[in-house]
Parts: sequence; C-alpha cells; structure tokens
Amino acid sequence: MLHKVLSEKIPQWQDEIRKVIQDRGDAKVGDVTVSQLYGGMRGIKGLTCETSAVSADKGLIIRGNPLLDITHISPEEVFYLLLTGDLPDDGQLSNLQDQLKTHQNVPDYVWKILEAMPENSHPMTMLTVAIQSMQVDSFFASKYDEGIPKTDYWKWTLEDGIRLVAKVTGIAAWIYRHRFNKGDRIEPDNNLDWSGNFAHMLGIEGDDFKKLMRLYLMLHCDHEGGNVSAFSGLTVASALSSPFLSVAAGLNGLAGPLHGLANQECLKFVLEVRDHFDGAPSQEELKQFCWDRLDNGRVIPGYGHAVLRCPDPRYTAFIEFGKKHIKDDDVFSIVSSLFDVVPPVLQEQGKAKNPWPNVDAASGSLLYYYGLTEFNYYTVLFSISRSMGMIAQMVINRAMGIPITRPKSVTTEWIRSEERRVGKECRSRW
Ligand code: HAX
Repeated sequence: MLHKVLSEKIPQWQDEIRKVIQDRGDAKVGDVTVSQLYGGMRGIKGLTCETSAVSADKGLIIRGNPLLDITHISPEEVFYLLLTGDLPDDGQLSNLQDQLKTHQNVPDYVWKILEAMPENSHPMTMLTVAIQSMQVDSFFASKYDEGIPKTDYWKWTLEDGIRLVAKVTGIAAWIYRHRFNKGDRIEPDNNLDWSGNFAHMLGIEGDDFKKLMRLYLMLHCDHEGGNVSAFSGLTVASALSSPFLSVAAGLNGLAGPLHGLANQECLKFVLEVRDHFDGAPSQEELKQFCWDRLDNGRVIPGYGHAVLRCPDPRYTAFIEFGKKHIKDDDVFSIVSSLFDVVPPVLQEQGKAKNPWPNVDAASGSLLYYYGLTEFNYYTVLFSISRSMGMIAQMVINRAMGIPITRPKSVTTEWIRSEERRVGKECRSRW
C-alpha cells in the first residue's frame, strides 16, 4: 500500500523538482563566509530535506505540521507522514503496522554477534553493530548487484527501511535486557502496536510507560537534514550504501555527547544535582551549581541548539506529559527548575546563542520515573525513533535522484591566497 502511494506521488515530486531547477536553478540561496567554513558549516544552506524543517523560533515542523499540533499521533503514523507527506487513513495505518509485525523477527546471527561483544560495550555501540550486521540481508545491496535501474532504488531502500524499523525495537529491547541483567528476551506481542510492543519487550509494565514510549518514539523521529546523524546517514546513503550501513553511520553520530548522547549526559547532570543537594535544591543553589559547572569549562547538557532559538517544542511536549502523569518527583522537579535557572545563567555568560532547553533536557527524567534508570541506554531510544526519519529521507533522496554528496573543501592557504587575490583586484579597481 505504501509502495502504491509513493509510486503515485514520486513522479509528481520529481516533476516539481525538475521545474524548480529549470526555473530557479541559477538563483542564489545564500553567501558563505570564511567563519562558516571554520564553524561547522553553521547556517549554510547546502541541501534539501522534504520530510521536516526546523524553524529557529518555532522548532520542528513535520511535513508542514508544527510538532505541538501532532503530538497525539503514533510513531507509525509519523513514519507514514514523513514518507508520504500525508497522515495514513485507518487501512493504510494497519497495513503499515502489519508490515512491521511481519518483519519484526531478528535474525539469529544478530544475537550471536551481540552476545560476543564485551559486556561493558556501550548500548549505542551494540545497536549500530547489530544494525550494520544486517547488511547481509539487504535487498537494496543485492538488487543493486543484479543491476536494477536507478528509478527502482527507492523501492528497495523502502523495503530495507521497513525491515530495519521493524527489527530495531526487538534488537534494542534485547540490548536493554542483556546489558543490564534484566533476564531473558521477551517475545513480541502481536496485539500491541510498534511502540507498545517495544515497551512490552523491554519488560517495563504499565499503560503510562507505553504512552511515554509512544510519545518518545514519535517526537524524536526527524529534525531536518543537516544535523549530525541525518547528514552523516544521508552522506553514506548517497554513495549508494545500503540503508543498514547508512542508518548505522548516522546513529554513530547520534552517539556523540553534543548530539543524541546529551540525553544521557543530561540525566547524569540532574542526578548529580539531586545527590549533591540530597533532593531538589532552591533556585539560588541551582544557579550556583550551574555557574560552577560553566566555570569548570563544561556545558549544561540539554540546553542550547545549533538552529533553534526558542524552547524546543519536543521539550515542551515532554514537560506537558510530566505535568500530567508525574507528581512530586524530585528529578522531574529539578528538570522544571532548571528551565527557570539555566536560560538566564547562559544569557549572563553570553556564549550560547540559544539559552533554551532542547529535546534532551526533559526526556531522561520521565524515563527515570518509570524505572528506566540506566541512562547510558537513553540514546538507543532516540535512535529507534530517528531511524524512521533517516529512512524516509533516504527513500526520498533516492527517488529524487539526488547524486553522491561531495562538497568542496579548501585549505587555509587557499583562503589566504584568495584574500590576497581579491584584495589585489579590489585595489586595482580602486
Ligand atoms: N552550556 C554551556 N555552553 C554552551 C551551551 C551550553 N548548554 N551551549 C552552547 N554553549 C557554548 C558553546 O560551547 C560555545 O562555546 P565556545 O565558544 O567556547 O566553543 C558557545 O556557547 C557558542 O555555541 P553555540 O553557537 O550557541 O552552539 P553550537 O551551535 O556550537 O552547539 C550545541 C550547539 C547543542 C552542541 C550546544 O548548545 C551544546 O553543547 N549544548 C549542550 C549539549 C546538548 O544539549 N546537546 C544536545 C543538542 C540537541 C541534539 O542534537 N540532540 O540530539
């Protein structure tokens, strides 16, 4: 069904893009300064992304829908939305859910590989190793070897992508249970939806935790194309590596503390606060604690963002959930107080361009409340969700025939010589 919908939409999208290139192909989208070259390419418009956009003052917009308008939808619905631009009707949704159930079984070799890894491996390392090991079953890779036409690339990317999304929850749940001695693997329950089944396989009971997983796996799904994980994943995919290799590459980027690992760092920080003060501190005490951390040259995790200049709506959605479901919890109350304390501190320090909380500031406190206390597991949850966005972006890029990524780099010597050349030209003109 998804195939059919995309097969109808893709030619229209291709026509639109052809027309944009034809009409506006020479239009400039911006200038690039020398500081941007040394500054992580911040702000350079260098690629397109159809699945979502991040507005500095509004945050994530998924296929035209501001995030806070669609927090009620399920992860499967958001996956469908990312891929097609529309929300599924009941039939389309249950068809996608059926496909995810059909492909949820994890090959035995994955368990063997994971079991052979050192006991103290980081859960993110285990996850990406497991995902890339499934390259051996990639339809895209084998069809490419057979010599399929370019126009079919997206179809096999989607086939692999659905399998990857279907299996990633079982793999992630096993990593949790094995790595943290929670007991044997729990078999999937086909009466549950994708996120409910994941909660079940983790072995954490309760409807509220299932609701949290539904929200969590929906909120982290995508954040346009230029963030480290999406960009790395897409760059690898642009070389026509399979979705398994490409998503694993993106998730290795998500495992960095300035990106997705910030959610584990953030809860670590909140627990440090709680342990230091033996409970929730006063705002004055919290302020001093933050200053001490900054004075030691450390960042306040969960605050700041490369693009956003407002409180992250994903943070807002988690805080709303916490207010509704969690009462009188020290950890959640520290997270709420940090919202009052950190932005003015960061503003006074004057370095961070965005003093507001990002997605990672609140999520950990909710997971902790429901008993998921192993915070070095948190980025795995982020990864499950982000796999959907990466797959959707890869399917679309392949359907649109976006070529291999290859920006040009320059040396400092080139910049200096260019300055001299332009300087001379300017002087001769004057
Ligand atoms: N605490 C202290 N200092 C901060 C800060 C924070 N939360 N956020 C930014 N700064 C500092 C930067 O370290 C930088 O300092 P230097 O000039 O000394 O290098 C300065 O402010 C300017 O940085 P910026 O331009 O505002 O921010 P960047 O675009 O360079 O980086 C980051 C964005 C998210 C990496 C940054 O804000 C940060 O390190 N935040 C804390 C870690 C974090 O929460 N990461 C998760 C981000 C969301 C995400 O991707 N999740 O996956």
